[in-house]
Amino acid sequence: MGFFDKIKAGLRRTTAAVTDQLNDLIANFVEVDEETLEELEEALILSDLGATVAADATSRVADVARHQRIDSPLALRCALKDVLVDMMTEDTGLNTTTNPSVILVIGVNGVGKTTSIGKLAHRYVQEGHRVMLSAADTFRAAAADQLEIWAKRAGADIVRHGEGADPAAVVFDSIAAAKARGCDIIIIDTAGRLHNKSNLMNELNKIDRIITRELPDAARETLLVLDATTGQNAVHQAEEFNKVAKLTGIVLTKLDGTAKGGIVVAISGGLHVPVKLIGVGEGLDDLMDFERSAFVEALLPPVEDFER
Ligand SMILES: Nc1nc2c(ncn2[C@@H]2O[C@H](COP(=O)(O)OP(=O)(O)OP(=O)(O)O)[C@@H](O)[C@H]2O)c(=O)[nH]1
Ligand SMILES: [Mg+2]
Repeated sequence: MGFFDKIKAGLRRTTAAVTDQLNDLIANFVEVDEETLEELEEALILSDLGATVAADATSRVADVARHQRIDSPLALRCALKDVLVDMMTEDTGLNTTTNPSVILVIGVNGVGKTTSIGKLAHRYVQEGHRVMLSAADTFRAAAADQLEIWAKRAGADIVRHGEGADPAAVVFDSIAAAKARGCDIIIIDTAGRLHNKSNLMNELNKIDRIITRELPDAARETLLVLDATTGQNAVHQAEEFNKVAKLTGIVLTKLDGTAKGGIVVAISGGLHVPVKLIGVGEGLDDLMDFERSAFVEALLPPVEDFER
């Protein structure tokens, strides 16, 4: 299955929610006027774009309409597609240009950090890399057990300490082991239970210092994992994490569930951090590189509906 089909399948339940509103609006569309713009904004908010991003998208469509004729359902769909794609941060892949490279994975409890790490490890191993997983979620013993299961499945190495150990010490040992074994990619799992902001900042700073000291020239990624089904709450988390860590990308999980696809536009458009990966299921292969154009194409009602 290609990106488009998989997204489409993943978003099937979702698209219904988006499509009902947008479908009606687009299908019955005649011209851009006050009323259609209001309806458009409402439909976009219902698709989880959030009020601010929906208003921005709507005013951009109005702008387009001032310069070019939008006088058919298909023309509206095209204009809307261009606007939404434009609003999202440009696609960039993960930077893993050094050996080793370091990918730090953060996010709140239960969003899919460990699962995404397992999938990512699988992908890199399939591509012929040697991968080291670092179990820096020492909050509970089960976290390292879970990561170990993924390491086995993916064929990756793992370094873990006991429950309650210092996460930065785990990172230190993982880097040493990765160097000794010639691993290309180090992926660090972190605890999702740091509700206190200064606590989180301290832990991330400590990990950051270790990486900078031990691997000063390494390519780095700091990925924030967000659960797409939590809607605007995911946007809020992104804003909070963006204040305490230098995020390089977003991993948006559970897009196969009840999520509304507009959440991707809200996050990518509102935050200026690129969505780099999306999770569309619980299996090893259910992680995909994000492509904004293909995503919006899958999000909007199919072109065939408006052609005759
Ligand atoms: N449907 C679906 N489920 C997912 C996806 N990603 C993760 N999950 C599920 O979400 C649940 C939580 O995933 P974890 O990977 O344990 O989340 P975590 O962020 O590591 O959680 P903590 O370690 O407790 O902070 C698990 O049941 C996963 O199977 C996805 O893309 N789609
Ligand atoms: Mg976890």
